[in-house]
Amino acid sequence: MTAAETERPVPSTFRAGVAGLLAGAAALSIGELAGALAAPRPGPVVAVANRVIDNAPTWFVDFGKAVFGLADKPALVLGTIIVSLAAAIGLGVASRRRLLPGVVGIGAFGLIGLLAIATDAQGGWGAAIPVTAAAVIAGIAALAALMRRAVPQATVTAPEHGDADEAVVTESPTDPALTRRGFFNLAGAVGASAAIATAGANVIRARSSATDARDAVRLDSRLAESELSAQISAAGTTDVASTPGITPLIVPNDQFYLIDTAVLTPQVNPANWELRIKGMVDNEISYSYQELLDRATMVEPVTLSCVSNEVGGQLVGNAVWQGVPLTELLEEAGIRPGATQIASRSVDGWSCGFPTEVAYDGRTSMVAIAMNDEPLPLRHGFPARLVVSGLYGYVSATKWVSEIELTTLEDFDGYWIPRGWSKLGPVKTQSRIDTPRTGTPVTAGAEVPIAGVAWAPHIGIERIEVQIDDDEWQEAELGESLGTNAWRQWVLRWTATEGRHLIRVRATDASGYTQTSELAPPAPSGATGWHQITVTAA
Ligand SMILES: Nc1nc2c(c(=O)[nH]1)N[C@H]1C(S)=C(S)[C@@H](COP(=O)(O)O)O[C@H]1N2
Ligand SMILES: [Mo]
Repeated sequence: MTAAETERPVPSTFRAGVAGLLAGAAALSIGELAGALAAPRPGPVVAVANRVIDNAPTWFVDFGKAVFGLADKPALVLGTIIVSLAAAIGLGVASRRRLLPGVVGIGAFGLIGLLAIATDAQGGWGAAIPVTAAAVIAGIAALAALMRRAVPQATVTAPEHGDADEAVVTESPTDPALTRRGFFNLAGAVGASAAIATAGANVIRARSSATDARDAVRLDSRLAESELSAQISAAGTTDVASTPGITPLIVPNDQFYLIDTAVLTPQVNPANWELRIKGMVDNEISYSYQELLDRATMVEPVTLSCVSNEVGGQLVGNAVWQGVPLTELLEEAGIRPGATQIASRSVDGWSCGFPTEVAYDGRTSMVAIAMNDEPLPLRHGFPARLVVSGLYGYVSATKWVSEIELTTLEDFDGYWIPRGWSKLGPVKTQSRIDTPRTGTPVTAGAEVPIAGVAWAPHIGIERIEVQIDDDEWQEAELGESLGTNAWRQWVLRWTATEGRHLIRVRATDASGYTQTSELAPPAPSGATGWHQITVTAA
């Protein structure tokens, strides 16, 4: 063994950690850049975040929603990055003497990324192999280069005994200040490259986004100049609708609630997209976006609700949807006898299903291409989604829909069913107080409008009653009806008396059913109970 080997200097823990961190950053950023270039496909980070969402226990997903709310997806991506970089620091430290642990570790991370992309609905092996290969090579190359510079290279080691030929002489400077600069220069360069690669990936993703395609859509509006449009305008100017603080009858697109499992909003270019109807049908058919646009004759206000909505919650909205009646497309495909379930899938692999008979019981169901007289917003499912009145979104409302499959109820379960939600998801009749809000002071003796919305989509709202403390239930005034699928605004004008009051609301739907007071949580089939607030009048 030569003296040079025995005395080979080992980088400080700090430098090794920095080297590991930057090698990790290089791998992640190159992976994202390669992913963006490849079609675009999810990069390793996004694919891993997708797999975490799909496989995480319910408590984890609920925790994420509770802590981060609508930012739960960005938080998950950030978490994935932080965990990966923390592991990379560890790998750097472990590689102080030999590169092998770092190489093996980066390879292992590459394998996770490979599997995550390969199994992603928008990924596949064809993208997974080159994308993760690029990431792994970048990571290992960065680690090797940084580790080499992390030690003073310019050691001139004189052999202890004898032969001057054994002396190791390099041309690099021996001055520690210079090697120090060498390491940190390289570290800076690797860090800057990682930042540029990440920015590049984001630019490519933004450019290849579906925004331009959506902007170019010329919608043949069935709402404009329709009787419905006149009805909506008239309904918007009534006393009930003008109550300060009441939710608008039609919720604008940018205020409409959002729920989905997508880490990145799927970017679908309608030119490369079609809707396929398959399974237990006489003829499998595909429809282009243009065909759906041309046939989108149905226009209907429908209240969409999430099964996760708590009593009094905000995960519900009413919009005017325009689309092709679902049954029209099903008829063309020809449903085979025994096809008891209509399943659907989106481009990102999410799925759901509901009984075939639901589509045929006379309710509104459509493949929607427009929301409030605009092409579907990207986050709400552009280019097309399903809307079925009276079913919670998790069993019916597939955004970015790419296929409808006729199957049986036994043969297929949608995304949320194995995760503990009930197989059938009829929307439960509900009502909500929008104003006043709990805790807001009101003036004793003044007239206080108590107002809100109530919904029983595809059945219709018949009556709203409000109870103040233990008084008799009083019937509220209803806003204009836009049909049985749309929610109804309501108001009760109350002359506030001094003191603290408990105010509750309950709805009765057109089937004669009055909301139960019994409290049930959202899982597994939707919350029940009366929404109540407390106000103090002084
Ligand atoms: N592709 C896809 N479609 C989806 C979902 C999803 O996660 N992925 N979530 C569903 C759920 S649970 C609901 S409540 C509605 C919400 O639709 P919105 O975000 O347009 O309000 O979309 C449904 N469609
Ligand atoms: Mo939902």
